[in-house]
Amino acid sequence: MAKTEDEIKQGDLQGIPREKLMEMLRWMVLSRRFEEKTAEAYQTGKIGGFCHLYIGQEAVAVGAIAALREDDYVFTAYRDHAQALVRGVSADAVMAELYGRVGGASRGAGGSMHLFDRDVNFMGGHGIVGTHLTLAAGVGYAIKYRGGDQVVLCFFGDSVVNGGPFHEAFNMVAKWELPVVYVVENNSYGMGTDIDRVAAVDDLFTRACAYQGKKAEQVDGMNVLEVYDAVTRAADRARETGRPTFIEARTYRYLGHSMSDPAHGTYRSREEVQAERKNDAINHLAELMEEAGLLTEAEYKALDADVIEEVERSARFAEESPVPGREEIYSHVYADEFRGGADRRDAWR
Ligand SMILES: Cc1ncc(C[n+]2csc(CCOP(=O)(O)OP(=O)(O)O)c2C)c(N)n1
Ligand SMILES: [Mg+2]
Repeated sequence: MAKTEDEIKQGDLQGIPREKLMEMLRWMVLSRRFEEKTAEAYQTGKIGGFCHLYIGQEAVAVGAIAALREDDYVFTAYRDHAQALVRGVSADAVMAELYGRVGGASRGAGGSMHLFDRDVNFMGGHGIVGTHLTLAAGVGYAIKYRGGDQVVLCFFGDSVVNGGPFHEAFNMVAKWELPVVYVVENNSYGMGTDIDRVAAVDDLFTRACAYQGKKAEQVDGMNVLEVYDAVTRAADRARETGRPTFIEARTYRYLGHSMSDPAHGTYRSREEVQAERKNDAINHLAELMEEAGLLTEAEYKALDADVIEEVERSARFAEESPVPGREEIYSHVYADEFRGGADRRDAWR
């Protein structure tokens, strides 16, 4: 017998209510469509500079951020468009930032890698590999110092585990018992380097055992429900005990490292990319929901159309937003020599 509308609305998957599932599905589709538009705008010269797309990895950002409270904090690396969108930075503000316009999240001064929005506790957007792990530890320390119960969620790429900041941050969050959830997005590559070529231990979650005992786990990063579940448990643990967790999400990027790289290059084969695309996280969630009677094809199409409209609007907003004036060069600059007043500024022009 067909389900009534009420039964559908109250339905769930693995204990996650339909409303939350729909939210996660929408965020994943928004991230994907937004970046498809980004690629188009980049190729037509509307966006310049470095630009790293996240297509393929959406389930990690969405599952993890969906598990947070509004007053928690999020840090990530330079592949940051999806994280910003899911955290609540508007598509308009993200797109305008990519266009380098005043309407952007960082008033056009940051670009693709430096999205930031204090209003939603989105702490960036960091271009230097690994360094934001220690900043996240610092925010964890601030939470503890103030006696709060927020959580810091910090994403980073697999190449980070072989660098110093990983060990420095992990040592301190474990020693000081700080409420940080670290999520490594293991997409198997750091630019064109296969993780197997540079990592002595490639089950990356085991690296944390040196600092945190068994509080580390590996999840299928192409399964948004698995990511959501793991981060929910880690965030609960952080709130209750103040302790950190390390999660390894196995994922895959479909496109090149950045807009200037081909999808596969010489470091991976076309066949590998095609095979990975078959595990697509968006299709996976949509199929699970359809099988459970929680989503119809028509509903999915309507959601997609709505998202496409939102993305198109954001591109129009970015296009119409002004280019920053020369005076912006001196705003939000804290170094003393820039505070010397008009004379000094004139000398720099
Ligand atoms: C300290 C530092 N060294 C080198 C670079 C150049 N670089 C940019 S991205 C990258 C690879 C990062 O790979 P990974 O951490 O796996 O993240 P992914 O690109 O796969 O998301 C490198 C080496 C940098 N940005 N910072
Ligand atoms: Mg990587």
